[in-house]
Amino acid sequence: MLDKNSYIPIYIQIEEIIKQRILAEEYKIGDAIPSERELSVQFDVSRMTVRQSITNLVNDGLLYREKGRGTFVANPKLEQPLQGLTSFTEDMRARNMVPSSKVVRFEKIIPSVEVAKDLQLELGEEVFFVIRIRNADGIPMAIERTYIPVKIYPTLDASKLEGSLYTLIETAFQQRIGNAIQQMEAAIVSKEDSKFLQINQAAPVLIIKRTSYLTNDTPFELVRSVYRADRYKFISQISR
Ligand code: 16G
Repeated sequence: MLDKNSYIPIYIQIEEIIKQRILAEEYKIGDAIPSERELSVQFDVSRMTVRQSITNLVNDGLLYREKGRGTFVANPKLEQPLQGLTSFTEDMRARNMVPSSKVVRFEKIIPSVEVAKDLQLELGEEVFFVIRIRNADGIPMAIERTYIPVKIYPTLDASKLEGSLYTLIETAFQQRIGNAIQQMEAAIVSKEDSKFLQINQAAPVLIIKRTSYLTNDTPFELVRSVYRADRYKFISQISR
């Protein structure tokens, strides 16, 4: 329990105790934890101190608050490695989750100058513009807006993109995927994406822009993916 003589601040000790209770499933995923008032009585500390601990756990993604309802235990975030050129389908299957996709838009367009440049297309060459909601076990995890050159995959259609794009490229089109360049940034979700992802407006998201190349160096996709920041953390291994 709490050690009030310890050099470790009380609010940090409370954080640790709450973490232990989550680990021990005394507080289960999706369940409400006791109120600040109850916890302050339990620990015999001020509500301010309890609030500080809870705020830190909310910021770490272990708990989430719902206005007027209380504080709940969050699902652990999915850890997504930043090395290895994998597909959403592969990533979810590796976690024993069932991937599925909903194509909410599929059209042939003339892309902007920036998109054409990234995909090394001549001005006026067409791309398929696709918006897909990517689900894991039926829950929306990410939105992807993908640009794919029509000249490489002229027979592509929306139904094929309900499944894996990478599998399609490697099996039906018999091409080899080589590497990709990614950029990541944080943002606040747009109104449209908050509906797709079924999250609050103004929730934080992580945006990854990926340009991927076949082994012959031809760019075959430009993708802007919007991930729920409350469900994802990205991990990279670095060495020196
Ligand atoms: C990932 C890729 C995306 C790719 C998709 C293919 C990131 C940031 N993005 O989501 O670029 O188009 O996988 O997945 O990882 P699929 O083969 O399941 O359609």
